[in-house]
Amino acid sequence: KKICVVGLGYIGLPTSAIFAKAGYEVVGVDVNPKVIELLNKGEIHIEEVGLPELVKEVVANGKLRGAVSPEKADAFIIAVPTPIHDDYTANVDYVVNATKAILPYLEKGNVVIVESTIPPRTMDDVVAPIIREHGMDPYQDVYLAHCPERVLPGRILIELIENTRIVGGVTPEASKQAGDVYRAVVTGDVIETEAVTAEMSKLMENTFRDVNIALANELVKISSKLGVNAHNVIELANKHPRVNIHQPGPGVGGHCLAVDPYFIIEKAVDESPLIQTSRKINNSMPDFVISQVDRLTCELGNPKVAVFGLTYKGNIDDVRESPALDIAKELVGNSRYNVSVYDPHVRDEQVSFKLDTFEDAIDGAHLVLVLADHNEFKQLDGELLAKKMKTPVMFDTKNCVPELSELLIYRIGDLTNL
Ligand code: SAJ
Repeated sequence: KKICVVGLGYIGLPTSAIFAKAGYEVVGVDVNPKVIELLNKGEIHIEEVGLPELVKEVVANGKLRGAVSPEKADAFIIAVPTPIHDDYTANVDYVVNATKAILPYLEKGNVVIVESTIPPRTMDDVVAPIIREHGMDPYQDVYLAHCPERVLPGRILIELIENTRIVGGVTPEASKQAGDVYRAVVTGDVIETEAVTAEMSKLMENTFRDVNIALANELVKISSKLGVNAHNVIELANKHPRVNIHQPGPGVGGHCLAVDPYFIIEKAVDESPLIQTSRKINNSMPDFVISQVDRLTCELGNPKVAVFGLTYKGNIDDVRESPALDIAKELVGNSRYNVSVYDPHVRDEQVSFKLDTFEDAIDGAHLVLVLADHNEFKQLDGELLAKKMKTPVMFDTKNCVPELSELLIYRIGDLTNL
């Protein structure tokens, strides 16, 4: 059996590798020739635990190869981005283009799966009509399904195999055929449903998380006003068997939680006030962090702030929609501050300002501002920091740095002792 995966990003590339490892012939397609060139050398352009080794292996044994345009296959998997327009509506152009790109190779009986996150009804209202225009019946000639990816960056290779998969076909037979594709590699349950239910479930999973994080972030603001330690409150409240308050932080980033709720909002503006407010609260956190940095440094002229971490969460290299990046940019652009930036997972070409080494970043700093919970920041040398910094003060917005006796550490939910 042959699978053609269109889009070799954080989802498409690991998905291709996993099917190849299971013995399928896989061709991975991407519009970026550099990605294909690298892949055919057994190399990859993204950071994900275990992926370099796996890709190297399956490319070397000939099961996975890259190509700049699709080929005939038994199943097509579309895993392209769905960015958001300036007016906060979904941009499904890449899904449309990918669907059009496979049309010349599409044959009766093929399975076509969209893994990209899409607004409710996109399979029926956008994807199916493209296939119909091509002269095929999208409900009979091919098996069309939405199978949302649900993997957590940093754990992608594990979760692609172990997570439950939702397979939403445009017909029951499409669900079954698409389900069988996943059953070959997934050890978790593969659950068949309708396309629109799959679309909505995916969006609600990430919205659930966004709304709950907003609650934690609101708690931080309330606590800071009332003089309560929010982390203690969360820890104690979570001792209740049915309570799970999420972790507050510098905001919500990434291409999923910070985007997906808008795909629901655009389809039901009047019915989604809670989801809309949650987005606003989470989007307000970078300003909240900056105001706290101002408070912490207000008595210093031109304080040196060492920003630690730019990614949207720890141990990944992804800076998409990263609140940490927004905070860093804002501080870099503010002449009141002398800003150094250190992130061991980010490369210079990903950002518009200069990155520093660890040593340069901390040298003479008045404040270390931790914005991502990278493992490197959980093992910092307090003695070295205290020796190199001008004032050994840290503001840990992720509550990830352990107590260091040499440093005064403020945490985001713990700012009342300022
Ligand atoms: N965050 C908090 N507090 C928390 C948890 C997360 O502030 O308690 C922040 C993170 O720092 C980050 C953002 O939220 O900025 C998102 O991080 P995440 O770890 O919650 O999720 P993602 O975006 O990396 O991946 C999510 C996952 N969805 C769910 O957990 C419901 C993943 O399973 C999805 O596959 C992925 O979105 C996706 O592609 O949709």
